[in-house]
Amino acid sequence: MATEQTFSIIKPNAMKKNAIGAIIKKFEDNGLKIGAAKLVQLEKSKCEEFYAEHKERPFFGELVEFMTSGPVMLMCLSGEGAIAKNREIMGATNPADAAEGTIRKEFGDSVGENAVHGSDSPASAERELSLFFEKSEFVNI
Ligand code: 3AN
Repeated sequence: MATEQTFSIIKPNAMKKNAIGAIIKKFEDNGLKIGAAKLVQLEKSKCEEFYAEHKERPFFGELVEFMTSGPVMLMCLSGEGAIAKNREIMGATNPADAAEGTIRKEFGDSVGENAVHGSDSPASAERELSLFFEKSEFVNI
């Protein structure tokens, strides 16, 4: 399998739990490395652009409000099959359905406040990474 890069966000509820270290440990223990990273407070317009595919969903307003409610950690995760591997480590969208040992099972509070985001395809990974990172910021892929 090829080395891939994927986009990850540690969401505000996991940030409030002081869980950056615990979450990154799961990525590292599963063979992914941090290729780029930054802590930011997302701007509303940028967050709306990021979640544009959900614009018509009933939860869109709530989602943007939550994601801009506090700082988040943005990361590029790099490794063999990183896109699918990250989805596995994260667990199901709804923490109630997530498998034991996954990030969402341990740190998610609800389907909205589910601790982490991860790109769902190579096209999404490319779009999402380029939305938040300059080429020069991928210093460790
Ligand atoms: P995933 O993040 O697992 O790819 P998507 O793409 O279906 O899941 O949803 C994107 C984000 O929208 C989710 N991470 C979650 O925060 C939010 N979301 C999805 N469904 C709901 C819902 N029913 N109510 C509130 N927020 C939701």
